[in-house]
Amino acid sequence: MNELKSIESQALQALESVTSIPELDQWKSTHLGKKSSLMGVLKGMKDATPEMRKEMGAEANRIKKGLGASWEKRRQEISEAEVNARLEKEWLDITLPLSHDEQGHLHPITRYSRKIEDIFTKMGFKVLEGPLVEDDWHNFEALNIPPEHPARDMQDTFFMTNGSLLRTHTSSVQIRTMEKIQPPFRGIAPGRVFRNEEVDACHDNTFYQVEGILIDKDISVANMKYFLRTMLREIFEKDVEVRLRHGYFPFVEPGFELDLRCLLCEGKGCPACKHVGWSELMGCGMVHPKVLEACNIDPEVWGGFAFGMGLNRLVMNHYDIDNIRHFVSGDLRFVQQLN
Ligand code: FA5
Repeated sequence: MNELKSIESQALQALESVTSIPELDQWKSTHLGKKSSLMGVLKGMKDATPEMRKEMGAEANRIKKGLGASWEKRRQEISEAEVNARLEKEWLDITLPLSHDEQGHLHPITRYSRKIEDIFTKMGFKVLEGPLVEDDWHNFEALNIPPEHPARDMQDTFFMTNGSLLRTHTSSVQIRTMEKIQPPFRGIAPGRVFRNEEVDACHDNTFYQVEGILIDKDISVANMKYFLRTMLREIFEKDVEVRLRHGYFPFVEPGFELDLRCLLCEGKGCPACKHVGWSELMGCGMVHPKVLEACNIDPEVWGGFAFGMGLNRLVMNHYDIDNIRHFVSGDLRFVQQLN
């Protein structure tokens, strides 16, 4: 009986110095496991008298239960202490503002896109959206580009195995809008487009465009020029000079390329405008009657203009960026410079 008491007090004393779960496991195996002193005493009882066996058995069971309960209590204490230590270490005030260094900002393409959206919404345009995965009708056919039309080669296309394609321009959104809404209407469609192109410093296979369309009665090229010049003045925050050159796009007639008098050299000629004094900015023109017909709009009554420009190149001009690939490089150092 004395031995049992001493086993109990030694075990309890040892338990006090246990401070972690692995140590606790070790303690359990030493003091309550098969090879523990307590189990040794219990096994040795076979030689004792029946009365002693009864008395010692009861005492040994009490000690075993008591040590088990002490182990459980210690386990809870240690677990709680561990959780508290972690909370203390990982505590953070989620209401604190982020440090300035870690603050994100909008990508310059998004900023430009929103700026253009703001300018046009002030002029009564709605922002339009369409899917990135398109069908042949919306990307080509309804835009007066039937199969076998050579203009399909102007925009190398990524086709899916099911016949769908990745839209090559946001002009597909024109069609989707005209199919749904009756004129008069005006809208702009900013978005990502894809072309299966050879990549170089100013051509990528994924880039961003903003397309615009206005359909009403008695709309002329002069109206178009007015809207585009107003937009460009607001974008560049200064007076700008534009000129229209003939340009071919199957979905507009007449079609134009709009050039901007070079903002860097003001027309004198510099490397940015390849020494011609003008830089090519966008395609535009009066919506082709066949396109209106494809969308069940009567070209005898309604007409209008459409334009489409590349956002990447606009941003490249603004920030003097020498390679379009930077936009999709995923290199944060690039974007962080353009805050
Ligand atoms: C079009 O995509 C016509 N849908 C635009 C249009 C709309 C014309 C309505 C008339 C009326 P284009 O293929 O030229 O046109 O592309 C328009 C602009 O996208 C170009 O001026 C250029 O800024 C940009 N762009 C074209 N290809 C690339 C490319 N591979 N990488 C980066 N930008 C490009």
